[in-house]
Amino acid sequence: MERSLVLIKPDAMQRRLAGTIISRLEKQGLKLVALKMLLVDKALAKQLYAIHTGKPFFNGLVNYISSAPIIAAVFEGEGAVGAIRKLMGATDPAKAEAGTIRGDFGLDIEHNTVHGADSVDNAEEEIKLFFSENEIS
Ligand code: IDP
Ligand code: MG
Repeated sequence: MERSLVLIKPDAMQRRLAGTIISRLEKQGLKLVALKMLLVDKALAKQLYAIHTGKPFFNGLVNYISSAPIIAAVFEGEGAVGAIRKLMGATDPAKAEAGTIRGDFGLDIEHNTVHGADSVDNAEEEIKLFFSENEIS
C-alpha cells in the first residue's frame, strides 16, 4: 500500500481550508494514517525543498512555508502519490483544472494551498522529515 506526504500550507490554514482539504482526500478513499500541526523551521523547509535550492523563488518559498503553522499528513491508498497529485492539480493555480484543490483554492504559484510528494521515493523521504514510524498508523 502506497503512502504520500501532504502539507496544508499557510495560505490554506489562514483561510480555514484544512478540513475541506482533508475531506476531499478522504472522499477519494485515501486513508489518513498520520497527522500533525507544526511550525516548520527554516532548516526543515530547506530540506523539504532542497531540490529547488538556488532557484529564484527558493528563499521566498522557504520563508513562506515557515511563516505560519501548517498541517502535515500521511495518506495511504492504492497509487496514493499519483492520486493525490491529481487531486491537487497543477503547481500554478491559474493552470490547475477546476475541481482540483489548487484550481479551486490556490492563490498564486507560490501560495498554492497544498503540497504533495511527487514520487514514491520522495514520499518516503518526505514522510521521514515530518514523522517517526511510531507516529504513523
Ligand atoms: P509542486 O508543489 O507542484 O511539486 P514544485 O515545482 O516542486 O511544485 O515547487 C514547489 C513549490 O514551490 C510549489 O508548490 C510552490 O509553492 C513554489 N513554487 C514553484 N514554482 C514557483 C515560482 O515560479 N514562483 C514562486 N513559487 C514557486
Ligand atoms: Mg514538487
